[in-house]
Amino acid sequence: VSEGGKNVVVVLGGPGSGKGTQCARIVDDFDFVHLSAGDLLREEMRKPESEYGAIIEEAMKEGKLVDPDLTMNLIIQAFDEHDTDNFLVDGCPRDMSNYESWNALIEAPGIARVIGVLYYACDEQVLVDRILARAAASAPGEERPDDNVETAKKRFKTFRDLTLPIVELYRDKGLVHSIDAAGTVDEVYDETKQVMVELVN
Ligand code: UP5
Ligand code: MG
Repeated sequence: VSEGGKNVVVVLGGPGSGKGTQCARIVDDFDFVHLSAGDLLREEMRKPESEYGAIIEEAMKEGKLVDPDLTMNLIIQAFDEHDTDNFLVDGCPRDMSNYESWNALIEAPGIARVIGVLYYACDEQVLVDRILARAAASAPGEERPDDNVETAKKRFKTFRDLTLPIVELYRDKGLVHSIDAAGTVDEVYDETKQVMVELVN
């Protein structure tokens, strides 16, 4: 789609809105690699040799955001690990400091540009139920530090106060495609697929 640099579809939505689930479906049908900022941070957190493990875990437990430059550097490393030009960046940028860091470290040097934003919209109660169901089903060692009622509330607050304004910024640029995230996985994917077809054509 673009000359040089990666094409990025940014994927945003509240905690549990299905960003990861929908991205997994998208990569089956489209030539995109899925990068979840949260997964990259959790992977870094679990490396015994990482100097950032404790600060990542602390931020996640509080539903706060990790230092943006750390997140962007993990994303840049992940871009380099894949021989493709098309990426879904799931869960980032999610506040103004992420957005500024994204622009300074990724867009300005021409590493990548945002060609569209998928925004998964959903009522919080539906999302809380999904998060708690996932927590109950997670295997030992795979538990997330943030899948509990108390942290979920903080994640929602962070989402409302800090991430929604970024969705609005992208909306002003004409990049946002809102998708109803409350239906079944298949229903949500039908809508997602239509948007992706538009974006790649
Ligand atoms: N599920 C999914 N779709 C469903 C549907 N349509 N119907 C019924 N169930 C559905 O889905 C959540 C659960 O719901 C799953 O069990 C799924 O099967 C089911 P999932 O696809 O995982 O939703 P997702 O939106 O990816 O939810 P997630 O919990 O991953 O969202 P968060 O945004 O909270 O988590 P993320 O990993 O992005 O971030 C975690 C933390 O990392 C943040 O709080 C923050 O502390 C930190 N972070 C940063 O600091 N900076 C970043 O840039 C990114 C993260
Ligand atoms: Mg996710």
